[in-house]
Amino acid sequence: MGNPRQNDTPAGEPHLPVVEVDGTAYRCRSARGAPTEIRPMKANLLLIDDSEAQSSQIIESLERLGYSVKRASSGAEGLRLARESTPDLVLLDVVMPDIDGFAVCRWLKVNADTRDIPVIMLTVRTAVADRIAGLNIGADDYLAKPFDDQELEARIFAALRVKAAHSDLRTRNQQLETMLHSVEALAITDSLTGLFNRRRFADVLKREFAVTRRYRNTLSCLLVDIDHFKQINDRFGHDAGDQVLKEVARRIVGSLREVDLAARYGGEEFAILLPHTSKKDAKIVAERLLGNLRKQQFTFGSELVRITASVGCAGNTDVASGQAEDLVKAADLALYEAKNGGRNTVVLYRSPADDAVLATSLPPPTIPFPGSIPAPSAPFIVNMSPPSIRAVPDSSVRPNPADENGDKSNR
Ligand code: GH3
Ligand code: MG
Ligand code: MG
Repeated sequence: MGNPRQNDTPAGEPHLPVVEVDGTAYRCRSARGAPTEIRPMKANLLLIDDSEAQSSQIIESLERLGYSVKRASSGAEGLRLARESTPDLVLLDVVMPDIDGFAVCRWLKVNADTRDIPVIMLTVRTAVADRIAGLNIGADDYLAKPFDDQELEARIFAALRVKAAHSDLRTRNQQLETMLHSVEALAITDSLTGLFNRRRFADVLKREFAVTRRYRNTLSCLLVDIDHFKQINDRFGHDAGDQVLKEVARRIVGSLREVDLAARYGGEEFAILLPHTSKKDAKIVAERLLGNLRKQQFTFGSELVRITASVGCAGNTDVASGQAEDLVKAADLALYEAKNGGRNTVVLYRSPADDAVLATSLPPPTIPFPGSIPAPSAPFIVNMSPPSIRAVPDSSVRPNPADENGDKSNR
């Protein structure tokens, strides 16, 4: 029920308080009954009754009480009018020559357009079985003829009040559902970038990894970490850092396919899942992404800044344990190598499986390694191709001495 409010009243009538119920105005009738009593005003009723004489009498009473009434003289006409005019309430005679009141009520209650309209059955039969039958097929109330005006009005009002309460409940349920959806969305979204968050990434990783095990398709993971990001914050402020994060997120999304999933994994680190993508193809995606990031210029104060990122890449064939998390761990190890190798590059994790393939496909070396040089032991292939555009202009971003030493202890 809404809040009581003063409202327009028909000319010549006393000024009465009005409450809003489901968009229909209900008026407190101080002329009859207690001053606080609320009565419906101008509800649209449909009377379905084949008897001319009885109908005119009922219509006269209802119009006197302020209702607007349409009448149908048969069950079939009643069903048509109920669908066309969606009245606030139906008064339904039980005994009619074509379709009886029970059948009409049943039709009204199974039809999605009319099922919420309250139905009051009007019957001369007062047998308990008839009343029960009416209520069982969905009638909201019944009224045994003959009835007096006050009882009719009281029952109509009660049925309308229940309808208003139902519709209020439905509205609240819809609002709750909408709220629930936004809470769910919030729980899986990173508020700064709008990407999925780490929690959502973990869920999708688990599912996608299970899919690859089941159907033996490929899946790759990229971990993208912005290079020297701390310096952006230190030199231009946290807001500038945030702006960079948002733009990087935008460019990541722009570099991916719809079926790929990008998430903000940590502060300035992003995780990407590429279903049905081999590690070799994932490298192409990663390099395209780095190219897109290098193109972006940021203006902070009077300075033009470019950023770069490093990417670690792993594929499901790198994971022998069967654990989805190990895919990210492998990508993280590759990222670590990318940072150590000078940043602004993509490194693929190299697994024992890769080594086995290499061993069978490479011709045996004709010149043996000199004994003084140990055979390479690092499990990574480093992309040595020089980047087309270099990182932040040297003058604007000085390298962190800790990073120069390859120190990634903060990761
Ligand atoms: P590296 O090239 O080795 O990755 O160096 P880096 O400076 O990017 O990495 P480091 O881990 O040293 O610093 C990351 C910085 O990211 C530190 C932290 O304050 C900042 N950061 C984390 N989350 C946010 C954020 O939401 N907004 C902003 N502006 N900065 C953030
Ligand atoms: Mg970083
Ligand atoms: Mg980092």
